[in-house]
This record gives sequence, C-alpha cells and structure tokens, in this order.
Amino acid sequence: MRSDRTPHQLERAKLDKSLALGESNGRVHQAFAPEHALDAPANQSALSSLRCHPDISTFSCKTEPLMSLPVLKATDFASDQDVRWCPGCGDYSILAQMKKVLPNVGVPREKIVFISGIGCSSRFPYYMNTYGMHSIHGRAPGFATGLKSTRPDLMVWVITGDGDSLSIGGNHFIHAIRRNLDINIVLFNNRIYGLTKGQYSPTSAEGQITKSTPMGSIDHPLSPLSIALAAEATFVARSMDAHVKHLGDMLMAASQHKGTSLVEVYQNCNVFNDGAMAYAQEKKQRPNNIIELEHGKPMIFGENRDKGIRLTGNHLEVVDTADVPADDLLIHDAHNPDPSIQMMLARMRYPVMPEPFGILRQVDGVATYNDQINDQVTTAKREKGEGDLNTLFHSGDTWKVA
Ligand SMILES: Cc1ncc(C[n+]2csc(CCOP(=O)(O)OP(=O)(O)O)c2C)c(N)n1
Ligand code: SF4
Ligand SMILES: [Mg+2]
Repeated sequence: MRSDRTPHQLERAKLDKSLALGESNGRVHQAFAPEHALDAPANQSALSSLRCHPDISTFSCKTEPLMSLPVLKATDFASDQDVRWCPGCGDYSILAQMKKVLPNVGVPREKIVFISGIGCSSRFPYYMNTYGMHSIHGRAPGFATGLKSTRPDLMVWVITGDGDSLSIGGNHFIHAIRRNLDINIVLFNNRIYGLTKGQYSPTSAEGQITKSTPMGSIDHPLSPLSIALAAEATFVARSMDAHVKHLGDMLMAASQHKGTSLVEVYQNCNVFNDGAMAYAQEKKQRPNNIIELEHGKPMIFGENRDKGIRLTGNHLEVVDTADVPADDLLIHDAHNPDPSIQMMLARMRYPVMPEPFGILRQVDGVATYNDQINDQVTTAKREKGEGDLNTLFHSGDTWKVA
C-alpha cells in the first residue's frame, strides 16, 4: 500500500512505535515523540545516527556528549500541551527547573525519555518536548528497565509520586535501585495522593487527617531516602520545589551520575496538603529545620549558623557550635561506600532533627544493570552465535496438546 507520508513522517512513526508499549483499539497511545523531532535539520542528523550506527549502544549519554549539538533553550523543552496542574501546585516549579537543566546535560533532546506512572506528578512527560511515556501505576521503573536495557544510549528519567513509587510501585522502585540501572528517578513527594483527591500516602504524617484517614493516620511514614539507601542506591538526594536553584543543581548532579539516581523533591500540593512541608520552605523556619549537605564540609545549620551535627556513639545529635570544638562536628561524606551514616542522615526528621537537603550519597564506579546485561548478551552471541527466537521456542522439551 502506498503511503503518502514523507520519509521523515515515516521515520517518526517508526520511532514512536518502538517506544509505544501499550495499544488500545488498534491505536498506539501513551507514548509520544518530541514535537518536530524530525523536522528540524539539526535533529535529523541525530536521528540518522540512531538508525545508521549499529554500535550506537556503546555511546554513554552521561559521559560523552555528542559533538555539534544544536544549542537548545529551556523553551525548546516545552511541549505544546496545556499544563493541567492546579494553579500554585509545586509541580510547575519542578517542570521549570527540568526544562532549564536539560539544555546543559550534554544529551540531545531526541535521546531523552521521560517515563511516569500515574498521579498528578506523572502527567509530567506530556509537558516535556522529549520522548515520553505515561505508563501504569507504580510501573514506570519496569518500563524504564526495559527501555534502558535495550537502548542504553538513551537518557531515561522516571517521574513518580509518593503514592506511585511507594504504595503500588514500592516493589518496582526498590528493584530498579538495587540493580543500579542507569536512570534518574525524580520522586515528587507531596505526602498525599493528589490526583485521586486527597487520600493519605505512605509519606503522610502520623495523625494526619485525610479523606481516607478521618480519625488521623495510624501508619508510620516512610522515608524514600531510607528505602533507597537500604537498596544500596548509588545516588540519593533531596530538594524542594520552592528552592529552585538548589533543585536545579540536584537535577543536574543526578543527570551526570552513572547508575540509579534518586532525587526526592518536597512538593507542595496546595489543594490537598497545603503547607505540609512549610517548615522546610518558609524563610524564617527553614534555616533551623533543614541542613544543607556539602560533601567534605562540616554539618552546620541554624539561622546564625550556630548549630551543628555530631556523631556520638552510634547516633547523631544536634550541638551548639559554641559549646564544642570545631572538629567534633560531623564531616559529610557522600562518597563513602558504607551507607551507615548516610542512613542516619536520611532518618533525621523534623521536628526532632533538621532534615538533610542536598546529596546524601554519591558513589561512583558501581556496575550498572544495563551495562552488565548487554555484556552478557554480547558474550552469549560471541560464544553461541546470533540467537533465533523461533528455534528457542521449539527447543528443549516440547509437548503437543491434543
Ligand atoms: C491500578 C490503579 N490503582 C489505583 C489507581 C488510582 N490512583 C491514581 S493516582 C493514585 C495516587 C497518586 O498519588 P501520588 O503518586 O502521590 O501522585 P500525586 O497525584 O500526589 O502527584 C491512585 C491511587 C490507579 N490509577 N490505578
Ligand atoms: S491536586 Fe495537588 S498535586 Fe495535584 S495538581 Fe493539584 S495541587 Fe498539584
Ligand atoms: Mg503524592
């Protein structure tokens, strides 16, 4: 059958199809391509390299920026979709920072993919002019695992909420992290189910009254950072929607990490959980309630920078800097492969302790799942030759069912 689509449109359709993992009534849905990806001449060359070089999978998107990339701006990453978050939602700020950071990560737009689950936060891929997929609840890490394993040349971001990643998707979240898949997970933590109109989530505070906890939550809240560290994550950080510069820095650092990076972002849901993290945001409260971590620096905080963190025995305590020798203060070591102290930091909670912001853990040189699986495939092919699925299906014990 003759197609009246241009070669570019055909190529675009082919790429769309390869990214689309779901079909409904014969129509591919929930996966989309960056607008004009195949129309702009500069981007055509990036795509032709995708199609022409069988060795493209050896390209490491985080360490070897492509030469002569088109210079993009934040606005180039904005899609043509109307943003449908409530006015005042913290999600806007995270979107703005992501658009600002991406032109500087050293990866062409055509090689960036956002995969989300379900929730207000998970609408994020629609608003990015990159490839993307709005997948199923809690399963974004699964889709990301498939994509990153088969297309290691792509930079894959997982966008998820506290409900999406820690309730229904808790299992998938943990396993992506423990495998050290080379992806970036951004967890929008508003401590509530926003999309479904205000039920409590695994990060909601004890005693919190919500639509599903009318007498107050009796659950102990989870810390996404503690879970990630327990799964031996290689990059763990926290930031906040309102602290835009800090948030941009964290997203950039995550993008450059080889291995799974988790950035937890405190995000205000001004409709169903307004001000839940005001203690960490408001100018007056913030200096006393959070501590900004810097690798190799002593842990000091407070309005007058007069408080510090000391390791005493096997616990952390707040001290007045005037009362202790300077070298009593704990020096932050984000690069320590042993996560024990980083885990203690992750467990610091307001109001008992200041909450840590910044990079808690950043350990390089750990093998990634995608590298290892592709090494195994290469070895298997070298030793056994190119496989054939049909032969495999009919090998070994087979039975005919009468
Ligand atoms: C299988 C399945 N179960 C339940 C739902 C209903 N549901 C949609 S979003 C959501 C929670 C989202 O919360 P969160 O991940 O915190 O995202 P937010 O909306 O707060 O950004 C739930 C329970 C669903 N869509 N699919
Ligand atoms: S319900 Fe909350 S999280 Fe969802 S868009 Fe509105 S303010 Fe944002
Ligand atoms: Mg939420």
